[in-house]
Amino acid sequence: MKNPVKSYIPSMKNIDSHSHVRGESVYVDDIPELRGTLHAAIFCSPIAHGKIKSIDYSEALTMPGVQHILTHQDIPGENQIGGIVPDEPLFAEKELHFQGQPIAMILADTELQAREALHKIKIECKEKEAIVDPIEAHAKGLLHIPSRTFNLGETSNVWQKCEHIVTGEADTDGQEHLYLETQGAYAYPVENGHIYLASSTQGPTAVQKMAAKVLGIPMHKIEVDVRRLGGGFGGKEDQATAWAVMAALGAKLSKRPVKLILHRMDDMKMTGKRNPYRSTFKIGLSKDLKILAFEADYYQNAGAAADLSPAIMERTLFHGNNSYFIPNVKVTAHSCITNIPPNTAFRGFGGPQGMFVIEAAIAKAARTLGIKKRVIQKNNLLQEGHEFPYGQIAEDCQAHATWNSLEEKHHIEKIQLDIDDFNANNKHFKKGLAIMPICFGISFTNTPMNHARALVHIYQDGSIGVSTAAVEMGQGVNTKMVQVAAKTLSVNAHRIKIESTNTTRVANTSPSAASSTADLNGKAVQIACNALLQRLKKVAADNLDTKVESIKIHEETVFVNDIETKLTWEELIQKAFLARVCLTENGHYATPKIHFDKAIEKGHPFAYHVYGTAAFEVTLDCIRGRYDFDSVKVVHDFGTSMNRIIDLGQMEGGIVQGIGWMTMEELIYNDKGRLLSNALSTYKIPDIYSVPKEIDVTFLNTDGNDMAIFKSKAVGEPPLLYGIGAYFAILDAVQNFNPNFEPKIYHAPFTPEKVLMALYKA
Ligand code: LUZ
Ligand code: MOS
Repeated sequence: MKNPVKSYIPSMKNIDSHSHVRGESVYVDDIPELRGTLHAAIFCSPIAHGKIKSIDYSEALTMPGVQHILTHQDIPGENQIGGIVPDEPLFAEKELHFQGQPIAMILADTELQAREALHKIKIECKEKEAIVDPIEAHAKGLLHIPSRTFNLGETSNVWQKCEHIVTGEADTDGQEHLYLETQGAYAYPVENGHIYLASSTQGPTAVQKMAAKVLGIPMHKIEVDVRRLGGGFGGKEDQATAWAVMAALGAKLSKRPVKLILHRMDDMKMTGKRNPYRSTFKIGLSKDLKILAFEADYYQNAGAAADLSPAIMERTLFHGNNSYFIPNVKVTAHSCITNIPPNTAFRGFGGPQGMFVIEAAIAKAARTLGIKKRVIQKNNLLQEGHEFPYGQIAEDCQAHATWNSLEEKHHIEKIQLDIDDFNANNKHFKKGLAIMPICFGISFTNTPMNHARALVHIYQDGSIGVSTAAVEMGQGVNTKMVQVAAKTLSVNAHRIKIESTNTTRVANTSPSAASSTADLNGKAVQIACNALLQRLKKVAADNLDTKVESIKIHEETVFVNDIETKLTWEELIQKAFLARVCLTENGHYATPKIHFDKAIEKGHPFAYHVYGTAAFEVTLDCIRGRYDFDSVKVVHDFGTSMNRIIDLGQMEGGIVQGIGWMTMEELIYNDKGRLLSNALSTYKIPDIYSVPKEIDVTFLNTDGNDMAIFKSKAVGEPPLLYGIGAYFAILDAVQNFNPNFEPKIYHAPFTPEKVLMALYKA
């Protein structure tokens, strides 16, 4: 045997880890600056709602280093960047709709000069009343799109058959993405009016398309390039676009390179976040604790422009029943216009907001009945063959399997007994327990978006370059792409380089989002590599004087009828090149089977679902209102994980991010629509001291699912959903101290301040 070649390593380290640790990974702000680069600073609306009466730029224009101030009047194309609804100007004209809305861009020789000049712009506004509450907006008819309803069965016929009926309210606040790398772009003019545009975006095509529209030039004149992002979490699915387009506009008009990097406080002030929701619910149960009917109205706080909120609202409807089978469902969602920055995609994309409501409804029902929440949860889990309210039938359903496996492996009943014992023996500390099952649909809910391409070059020396639509944002997708190419071609992973994501190599792409990036792009890589392999087998067969069917390429060696030959990968590539065989292939993948009919709100929108169940254990300090998570134990359906290290990282990160949303991350606006928690000193995200002491993840054993790449199920968003369990564990602990406490509104985050009030509420 020659040196063993490991072409497929299910525990392969993230290929970025070396350059990350050494600080050598390149982000937009690290790109070497060209001579003459101008630096941008954005002037934005000081008010949440109103009109511009007058603006005076004259003094700012005289400031040292200032070269240009660009406004809507300088736009050669359309002043419009709305993705789903054309309702979002790049620069405000007269009307102002949120604090932080961009009005103008200053270009100066240095960043400091540009920022200094901001203070010299004089603006006078006529202020109108700001609306920040979605229910108030709904009452005034302020909606981005008509409301939508998903129906299963007929709830109105069932209420009289219910033994128990409970109604209530459940609200979730927003969440700041807090990607470590803030929004930014670097643009420079190339010859003949072409623009090169480096952007920290999840959606290179969205950036290219909007830049073309605003600049009034065809898409082929703009090359968008993305090396990697320092985090996205949905915040750069749509909202990287504005800054990239501004940089491109600046480059076109000034004929100089333009760099625009948002400072953290500007990023927090100007960009949208997870949509806050307010919701009402009604749930009905039979005597034997089957949920017979569920109704909800979801009031989405979309902010001042539609952005992705219509799609997010749709996913709320898709996930209204979480992983429960409910025969009669009627859920309605409203996308409400308010005077805060346009809210946007955030890991889970409306799903978590919907799932919190059904969990609150079950919690309230359990409380009313004097039983544990998990009794109702377990009694209503989805099973194979059950119908979702949108018509898809549950297949490869792991709701019971993950629940039962968690219960058995971790002895949940024993944990409960220990908690009861602890609580009986401690006056000032109380423990709480919550079980959180999840179910998440994989695919863009908008069927036409489910496709991707991969361009694979094999070079003469046997090394390989792969370009895809996938954007690396820390989630490890490039490592998975290496694995797909290495396994399919059976070559060493070191031969493969993943190129930047670039619109001239892979065009018309969907954003890296919806947890679907590895599936869509991985399948495209697989298709391209299989086509190349077929060609190479033909070359080998010709050279070894045998049939193509007899050839196998295994770990960089050619085999004939399973017998090893002397022909190696490198020699084979040489022979193919000399025989003038094409060593490049473009693979295209479009998810089969999926469809959805919005007219009847039924179809088969998801390639598959991901399931799992988590147990949260918390200890509450009942004097201070503080809490610590003792453990989060999870049994999760990864299918057959193609990379356990990366998948585990996604799991841990998602759980902690979900806990942050449910517990400590608090966006506070004043009554004028100004964000007060606009820095890391006032907006708290989980740190090393507040993460659970233990996160124990069990990989459920399944056959996997062929719709997933290598049967390895999507893992980006589902883990965040577990975080909802944190709220209900804390609530359990609070009620173990103060049995009278019942939330009037189930309202996350459950901050220590709110916990303290709850503990001593009469
Ligand atoms: N983006 C999108 C998403 O455009 N459609 C989706 O269904 C979706 N789901 C999750 C995250 N981003
Ligand atoms: Mo996303 S919320 O960009 O998958």
